Formats: sequence, structure tokens, C-alpha cells
Amino acid sequence: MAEPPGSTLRLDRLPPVRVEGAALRVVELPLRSPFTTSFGTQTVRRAVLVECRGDGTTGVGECAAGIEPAYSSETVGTALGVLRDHLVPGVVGTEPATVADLLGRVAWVRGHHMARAALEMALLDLAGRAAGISLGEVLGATSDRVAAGVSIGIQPSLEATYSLIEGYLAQGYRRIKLKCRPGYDVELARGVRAHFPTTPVMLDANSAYRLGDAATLRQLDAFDLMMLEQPLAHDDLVDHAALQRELRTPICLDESVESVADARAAIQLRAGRIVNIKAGRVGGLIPAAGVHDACRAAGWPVWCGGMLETGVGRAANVALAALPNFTLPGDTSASDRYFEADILKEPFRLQPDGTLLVPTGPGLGVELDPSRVAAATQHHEVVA
Ligand code: SMG
Ligand code: MG
Repeated sequence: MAEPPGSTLRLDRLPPVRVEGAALRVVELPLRSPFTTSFGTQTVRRAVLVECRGDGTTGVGECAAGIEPAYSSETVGTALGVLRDHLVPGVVGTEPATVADLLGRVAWVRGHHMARAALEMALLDLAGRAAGISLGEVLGATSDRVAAGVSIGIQPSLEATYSLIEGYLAQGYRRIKLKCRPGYDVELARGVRAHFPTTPVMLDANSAYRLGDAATLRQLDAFDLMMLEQPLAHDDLVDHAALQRELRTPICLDESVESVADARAAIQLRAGRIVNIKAGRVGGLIPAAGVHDACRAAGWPVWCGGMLETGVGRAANVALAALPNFTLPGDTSASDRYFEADILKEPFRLQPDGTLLVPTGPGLGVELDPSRVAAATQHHEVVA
């Protein structure tokens, strides 16, 4: 039998770096339209940015956590506190060290994956900039562009949903994800399929159902959906496995996979057939590559999720999505899907072929626009 494919990571290409100082920033950008899921409505993206200074440059990382502990237990507030009190002080120092060594110094911190991932992103950006190597090269990217899907929130009417889908398809998006919840599911899928018979469509429930809803969810099998994302509880695998046995539609796990260990358990239990990988949820880009590798070895396709990131987090998502087993379009939409003005000098644009280009410059490969950052900043503190 052929060896399972191994890790794509090339961390050895990054030189040791010295983190001379660090700061935390909270930015807030209004969303162009409210985003409603089964757990609530968001009108802004508020995000913690970690800034690590050293070797004549600055690395930046974006934290995926949102304002409320609804999608996950982490929030902007918890991330700020853990980064300030525990994570950042662990990596600031006088001697150069590799990114792996720096992260090893804070490996004792349990949980707080999104906070840790933001620090990891800043360190990878810093070391990549210092070495002139792109994040994609370090992660093992094998494509120069990634297929873009779009995630559409719960709308006031089915007609409103259809017209949004038409607009995004006209722009070139390659897959449509629709948020659903009990009572806004089977008719949604039926109506969308009738209007868009061949469009790649999927639903995302954000944990709104229980196993007892299996009979309702089984009706979705009639509509040739690409997948049903996270139907059951955020911390469940066993019931997802039972539900998958009853559904023809593939289940995609999101909230339930917070680590490589979770991914391995999901695969062993057959709790689904696909994983949505978000670096923040699993504690960083390095563990995200590990989830990718575990899924690849098991024959499970993956795709890159989104947390309404600014261009900073988007750059990291797009680099991650360029790994070889990211074979499905991700929630990696262009900047103008979310914001009037991103905080980058050059926003991410949808290409005519329905892709985003993977940045090739050093580190994240994007430049912040200082005036936009200043205008979006609500809070800034020097930590070390
Ligand atoms: O970034 O395009 C995006 C949003 C994608 O639907 C999206 N994310 O469960 O996958 C998900 C949700 C989580 C964020 S809800 C604010
Ligand atoms: Mg999801």
C-alpha cells in the first residue's frame, strides 16, 4: 500500500527571529450587510490584531474570535486578556528563536485556540518577512489561486435569498453556502434547487439541530446538496456519526473539530465526510495543516472556512487553502463581499475565474493601509 501523504509544512525555511516588542489592537469594520446565522446577527467585524516587532520589520496576526461567545467560547475580550497576560509575554525576548521554539514556550496554555492562532500568524508573518518567504511557501501551497465560495446569511425571504445568489453567481463565485436553522431548511433547499438546478449549494446549521431532527434533515437528501455543515452540537461527534449513517448528503464538520485529535476521532467514528478547516478554531495554521494531513490520509476532502476576516486573516486563509487537499471552494470571498473598505492597501479581489490569488510576497504578503487601520482602531496597547 502507498504511504499516506505526509506533512506539507516547510517551517525549516524560516530563520530564527527575535521578537523585540508586541502590541495588541482592536479594529472594527462595519459589514456591508448584516450576517444572520442560527445563533444571531452580526453587523460589524471586530477583531484583535497582534503585532510582533523584530528584525527591522513587523508581523501581524488576526484573531478569529468575535464579540460574543456564540460560535465559540472565545471572544475579542478573552483573546485580548490571554494574549496580553500569557501568550505574548512568552514569546518576547532577547535571543533569536525559531517560530516552533517560540510557540513551544506557550504550549502550556490550554485552550484559547483563536488567541494562540493570532499570535502564531503574527510570528509566521514576522519570520516570513525577515526571510523573504511567503506564508504559502512555508505551509506547502501547491496552487497559485483558490476557488472562492460565498456564505449567505439567513434572509427575510426566499426571494431575497434567490436574488443574492444570482448576484454572487454573476460575480463568479463557485459555490453557494446558505445558513439555515430549524424551520428555515427544507423549503429553502427546495426553492433554491428549483431556481438553481445545477449550482453547487450547501447548508450550514451552526449546531442548531439535535439527532431527533433526523427525519427533517433526511428530507434534504432530495436536493443534491454538496454537504450539510455542522448540523448538531458544537462539541458532538457521536451523534453526527449516527446522523451521517442516516443521510446520503455528506456531513461537513466545523465547530466539532478543534484539533488534530478531534479530526482523527471524527474520521475514526465516521462523524462526517468533509471538514471545514479554520486555523483559528484549531489553534493555528500549523495545526490546521495537521488537520489537512489527517483528512488527506483518510480520503476526506477539506475546504477553508471563514470568520468574516479582514484582509489580514484572509491572506492567511487563502495561503492555507492552497494546500493540496483543499479540493472544495472555501468561504474565502473577496474583500468587497464583507466591507466597503478593507484595512489593506490592495483588497482581495475575485478573479474572472472565480478565484482569489494566493499572495506571493514575504510573510502574509499583504500591506496594511495605515490610515484605514487608524480609522478602524478602537483600542491599541503596547504589551512588551
Ligand atoms: O467569512 O465568509 C465568511 C463567513 C463564513 O459562514 C461563515 N462562517 O460557521 O462557517 C461558519 C461561519 C462562522 C462565522 S459566523 C459569524
Ligand atoms: Mg460553519
